[in-house]
Amino acid sequence: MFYIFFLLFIFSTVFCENQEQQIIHIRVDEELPISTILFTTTNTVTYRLFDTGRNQNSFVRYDSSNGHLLLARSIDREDLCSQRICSCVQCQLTIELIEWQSPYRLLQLILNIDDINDHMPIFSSKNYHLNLMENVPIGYELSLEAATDADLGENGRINYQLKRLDENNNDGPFEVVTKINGGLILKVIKEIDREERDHYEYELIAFDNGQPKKQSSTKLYIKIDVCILIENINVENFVFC
Ligand SMILES: [Ca+2]
Ligand SMILES: [Ca+2]
Ligand SMILES: [Ca+2]
Repeated sequence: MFYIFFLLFIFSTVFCENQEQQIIHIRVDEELPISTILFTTTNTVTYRLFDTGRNQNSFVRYDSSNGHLLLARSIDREDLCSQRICSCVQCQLTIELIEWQSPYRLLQLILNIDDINDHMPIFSSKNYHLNLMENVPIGYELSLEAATDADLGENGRINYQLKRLDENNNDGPFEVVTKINGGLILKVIKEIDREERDHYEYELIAFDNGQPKKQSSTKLYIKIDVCILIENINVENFVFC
């Protein structure tokens, strides 16, 4: 506990100080245990939590006997973000204390909530059934539904891996590609011969870039359809699948 407090104290940065108000920024990981010491006020001044109506004092409690500001409620960055209590990009909570002596200066503590990797990538379905014609060219792309991850930055950046389930090797006719815009596609990289195999089964694994990484997977069932080309009927050619 002391170690956590010591680190928090080291990262604290005094931004400005004037006669009426002092502002201190503190970096705090989300999901810290209740009663974690976030800050300790100087023992030469008595403070009290001060509700100005613009702060989030309900997340903390202040012990005036030792000057400890402690966590009173769990801070879940993703929950605060979805409730619009703080910005999803830069989550901050404002805590305000007042010196309990004249001239009643305000001490404003701004908690900068750092993301931790507490969410895994999620697919909306446990399996997907796809149909593909056997005569599609190499390079043909089929859109897939991308996974989502509620975390921020690298903790929410997703990479994908295909693992074949119907063979012991991964030497199949598909690869998965992530587009620059975040879209996900299944790309044909070899000729598909329905006579050789009429369906493929893959596990599509999504993993984030957090430390440690989190992952989940879904299954892809790809059925290969055959098309018959009938030429020279009433001048035009017809394709039946
Ligand atoms: Ca969280
Ligand atoms: Ca998180
Ligand atoms: Ca994550």
